[in-house]
Amino acid sequence: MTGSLFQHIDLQEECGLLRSQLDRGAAIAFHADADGLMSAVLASQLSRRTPDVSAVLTEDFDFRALADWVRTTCESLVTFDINVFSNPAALELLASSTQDTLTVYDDHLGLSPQKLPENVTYRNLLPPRADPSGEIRPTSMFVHALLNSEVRRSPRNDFLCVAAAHGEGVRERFRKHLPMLAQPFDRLARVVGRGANAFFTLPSATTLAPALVAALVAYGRQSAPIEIGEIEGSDWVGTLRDATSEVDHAVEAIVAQARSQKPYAAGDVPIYITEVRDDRRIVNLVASSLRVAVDEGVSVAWQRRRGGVAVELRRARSLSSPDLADALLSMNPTYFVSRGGHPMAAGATVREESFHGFTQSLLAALRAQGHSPS
Ligand SMILES: [Mn+2]
Repeated sequence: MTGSLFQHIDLQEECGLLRSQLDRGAAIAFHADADGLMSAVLASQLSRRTPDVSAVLTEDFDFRALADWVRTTCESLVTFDINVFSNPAALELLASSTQDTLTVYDDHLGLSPQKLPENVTYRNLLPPRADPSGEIRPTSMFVHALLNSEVRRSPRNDFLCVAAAHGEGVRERFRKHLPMLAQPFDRLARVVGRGANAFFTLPSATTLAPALVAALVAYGRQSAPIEIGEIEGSDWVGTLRDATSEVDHAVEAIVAQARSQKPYAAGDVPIYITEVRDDRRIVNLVASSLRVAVDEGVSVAWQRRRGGVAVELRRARSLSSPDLADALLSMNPTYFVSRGGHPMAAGATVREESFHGFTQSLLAALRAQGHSPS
């Protein structure tokens, strides 16, 4: 089950530590996608009080907004699925804005600082000897494992965990470790997971997120059996479905256009690059969906945003290189506001004025890494 992925962590002990932090008033911040959302929803069930919860959009990886929120909201903070190592200066700011402890649960690669700020506890969800070519450990599966380490298994939490796996694109990969759901529930979990990713791209997500989190927490806390009709009929599924249909059209149109272009070749690896012009922050969804559509090489999507140019990289599932996180981390630091991720899926915010230099350097970095079929 989910727990077997985290044998390097004492789940019962960790569960007790997390509960006591939440009981003492720690707030939760999560990466604004399906994995982060479900991590926060599941974690908030550990405590009898309802923790304050804030969603962090990828483009806010400079943490200024989060630091402001922390200063006015809580003394301790727990983060899920947020890559605090994507921007060490921002981590310093966040740590100094947190009066008491900052606890980080994550599995992303980034720029590990020589020394963590004193009040930061980092729980690396990747096992110490993870296969560097592409190991990931979704935070939602970790929190699910924490819950299961001490309480009765809950079909509702199983559903939320599988929904996150669908959103994260790891339902197949972690099939053996995820709870088994009956077919109709599994299909609905996919709708919920994809809907959560779509939801957080909408400008309205900032104002609507607290109600969504509250509804999901309330759903998970109930002990009544899980029923298709109850989920289908809920307001929160309606919100998520609407988000998906709104965003899917935009993503499909951009991906169709990108596929019709000739890819760049870096060594043997074709590279598909596409610009995203949209009000919504859908650059990650475009990159992921382009990867599936072209099914080869590396897919790159970029989108101009307020804080810089958001860039998302995805590697075809059939490849075991290039290592995309490593490519970003090996590049000139002056290009970046933030950067990090996984070998097969990574992202960055690039300074607007550095974007041209960045793209040339990225092609060179990918070419230097070559590729090999897995
Ligand atoms: Mn995430």
